[in-house]
Parts: sequence; C-alpha cells; structure tokens
Amino acid sequence: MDLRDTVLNMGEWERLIHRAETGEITEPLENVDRDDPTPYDAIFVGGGAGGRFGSAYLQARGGRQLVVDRWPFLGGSCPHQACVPHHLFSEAARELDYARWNAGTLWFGEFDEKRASIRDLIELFKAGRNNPHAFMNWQSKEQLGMEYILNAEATVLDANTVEVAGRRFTARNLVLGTGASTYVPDIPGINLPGVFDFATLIEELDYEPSRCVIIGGSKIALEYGSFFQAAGCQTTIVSRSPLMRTASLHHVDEDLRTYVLDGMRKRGMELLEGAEPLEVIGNGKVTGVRVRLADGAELTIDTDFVFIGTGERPHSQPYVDALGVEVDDRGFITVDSRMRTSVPGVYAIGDLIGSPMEMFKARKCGMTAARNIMGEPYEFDFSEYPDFLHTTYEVTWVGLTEAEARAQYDDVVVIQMPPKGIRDDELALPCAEGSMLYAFTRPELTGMQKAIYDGKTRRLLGAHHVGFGAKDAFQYLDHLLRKGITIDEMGDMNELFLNPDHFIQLSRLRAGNSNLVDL
Ligand code: COM
Repeated sequence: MDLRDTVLNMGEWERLIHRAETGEITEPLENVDRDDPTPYDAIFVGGGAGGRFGSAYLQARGGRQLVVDRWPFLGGSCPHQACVPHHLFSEAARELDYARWNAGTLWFGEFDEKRASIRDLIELFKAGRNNPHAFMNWQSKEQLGMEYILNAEATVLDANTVEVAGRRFTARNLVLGTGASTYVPDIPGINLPGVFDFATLIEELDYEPSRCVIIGGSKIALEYGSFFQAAGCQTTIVSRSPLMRTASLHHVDEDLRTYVLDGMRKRGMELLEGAEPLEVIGNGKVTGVRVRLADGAELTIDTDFVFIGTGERPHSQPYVDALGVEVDDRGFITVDSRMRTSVPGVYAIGDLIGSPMEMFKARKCGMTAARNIMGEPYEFDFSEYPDFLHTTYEVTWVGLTEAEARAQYDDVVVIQMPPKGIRDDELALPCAEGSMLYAFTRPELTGMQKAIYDGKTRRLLGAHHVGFGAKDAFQYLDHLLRKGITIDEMGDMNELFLNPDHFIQLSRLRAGNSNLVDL
C-alpha cells in the first residue's frame, strides 16, 4: 500500500495498523519516494527505537535512509510488548500496593483482590497500544521525513542489499537493529501452555492466573513479579543467582538491595535465591514447578502460571549466515564504539549488540551509526549509565555503590536517609511525592536514599534511591556526576521542597564543613 502521497490522521493510522495486525492487510505499508534517484546512505533493518532514532538523525543530517520493519508500526517492542506495558503494570503495582496498605483507612475502601485483575490490565493495554503506534508512524512520516516500509520482513542479501516483499533495495550502509527476545532455558516442560514471557503474556494470556512462579532473576523477573504479587497472584521467584547481583545490574548498593528485597518479602513474595528450576510440571497445562533449593532439598511449587525472566538472546543468525558478522558466545553482534560490525559498511545497534537493553542505549546507538555514516567519527561509550528498576517502588541509581567507593577511595563520605543507626520504622523520612501518606501511616514504607562523596575532592561518586518520583532527577544527576559535581555545588542548587530525593538539602547541611563527615 503506497502511502507516500496520503496524510493519515491518528485514527486512520490506528485502524490501518489494526487491520494489518489482524491479517486483513498483508501487503507492505510503504512511505518510499520512488521518484528520488538519490542512493540510500543507509537501510535500517528493524524500526525499533534504534532504527527510528538513527533514521531520524540521518535524515536530519541530510542523508537518505530507508527503515524496514516486519510490524505495521515503528517503535519496535517497546510500545508493543515491553517497556510501555511494563510501565503500566508498575504504575498499577504501586497503586495496588497503596490501596492495600491503606485499606479501610481515611477514604480508602476495603481492598477487593478479585477486582485486581492482571488480564484486565493487559486488555486495557492492548486496546490502547495502537495509539502510540499510530503516532510513531505519523511522526516519522509527517514530521521527520523518514522513508519506511512496514508490515514486511527485510532479508539481508549482502552488505549493501536488502530484499523486501520481492524487491531489492541497495544502500551504502546497513544498520542492523532487529533486537532480541526472551532466552528460554532448557528445562523439561518449559513449552507447556501456562508458561509465558513478557511478549506472550501480552499476546496470549487468556485466563486470570492465581499463583505464579518466575524462573530467573532478571530485572524483568523482579518488575513483573512485583506486579503479579500486587495484583493478588502469589508469586515465587526462583533464581540461580542472588537477586540484584546479576551481571546485567551493575552498581547495586547493598543497602538499596536489602531495602528492595525486604520490601518484596514484606509484601508476601517468596524469593528463592541459589535455587534451580528442574522441571515445569503439567498435563496439557502448567500445574507446578519442581525446584532444587540452595540447600539441595527439592520441592514442587503448585502453580497455574509460570513466567520466564532469564534474560534475552539476539536475533543475529540471519546476519551471521548472510554476512558473516562476528558475534559473541551468546550471539550478540560485536561492534566497536562507532557501532561498526566486523563487516565494512555494516553497523549494529540496540539489543542486538547486548546489554544494557535500555532505551537510551538503543536510541543513541542508532544516532551513533547515523553520525558515522554521515562522515562524523562519533563514539558512544555506554559502560556507565544511570539505571532503574520498578518493584512497587521506583528504584534508581547512578555511579558507585558505597562498597565500590570504599574500594577505590580512602575518604568516603556517606549522606543517607534514614541515617545509619536509625531504623526505617522509627523515622518518617525520606518523604515527598508518593510517600507522604506512608510517612504518616507506615514510616518504614517511605523508601531510602544515599549519596556518596569523595571526601578529598568533594565530588559526588554515586547516588541511590528507593521511593517515588526521583527517576527524572537521576537523568540529570548522571550528567552532573560525569561533569564532576561537588557537594558544594550540590548544596548551591535550588531545591523544590519537598523533593523526592533529598540530596540537595542534605548535601547543603554538610557542605560547610572543610572536612566532610557522614550524615
Ligand atoms: C518508544 C519507541 S516507545 S521510539 O524510541 O520512540 O521509537
């Protein structure tokens, strides 16, 4: 379907995408300037965050691009099955948690667990997700001037050629960005009905689960597990590694970890660390998971719902076969700091090149490839970055943990709330957005925070937060930390009181000291 000369409004796009999703339209949706003889500077294979932002950047730099995606929309898995539903679920988890703790007080009614339905929320999401899809298609075409072919698989033939729906397109460069999907561990019974991952949860769940076992200890495991538990589905996480100590989550402070995991237990979750899932049991449908515990004992957990949270593997095999690109032992494509693969003229971006599987990385990888393709030798180092995780809390951190700081610096100063020596149930701090009611009803639920400074240079080394409303601040804290912000500069900032992370005011209380001390 040639859409080049048609301007669709939001509703028209939504309906078109829906018809493609339901199979009513099977032909490609094309916005290609067939009359333009200019060769393409790049074809982006995959129109997720990396492909879309890379395409936009390349366009903005005066280049010509084409982006191809098998789905009838741009934006990839984020708005379809991953980050966007996850954020909806995490917000629901926070609301449900709030409603439970406050049930029967003030204006809160008694908590009715039957009304907290996982399926209802998934259906709500599915009914609404074509709106962001529509917007991405509209914005990419009408505002960003991108050329695209959607609803069509791209087959890479060589380093300059891609075939789409029987037609060949050539470009100076290829940018591969087709992402990753759940790594399914090799466990007997793992393919039984009733076993889901984040994608099939959205597409296939057709009953209300009552009991959940999560296999794996990834971020996804903690985040989705917290939602399932909050929605009244008793959840057990079975993880080989200690939770929040997996390689993909770096710089997790031990106090933060303890607060988060204790909070999950406090809400009734069962966390089995050092445990190995041996078998998913069922007879046409999941009925249990057999597990070997850390002490060697075996047990079977009855369940009607298993969720896989063991990490992801890339979609790289077609490029290995067609181009011979170099990959690592898990199949992630190896790139340099300019996103160049081992094959000249071929770039790879986003989840396809490994962790962190985060939005900022995908988008900036795309932008990095675009800049290099347009002749700018631009490098992107994503070894350090601010990170976050949702439970019923928003958990955010950047820079070094206290232990890491002590290993690297002689004079480490820690400013934290609640202060060392005061139990969290004795103090209604920290409090601000999202925790004010807790401060006056259940002080132990208000969260925790910690800033770490180097006493010699007075520079901020790390910041850690469990609570609500601070994620935004951490984007900027990351920038300030890289610039070398000191406790004195922090204390000189203008806080908007009450602020969820109390770093500015707490730092100011110590900034006057020539010899810094803990607070
Ligand atoms: C975000 C998708 S949900 S994209 O990064 O804007 O393409």
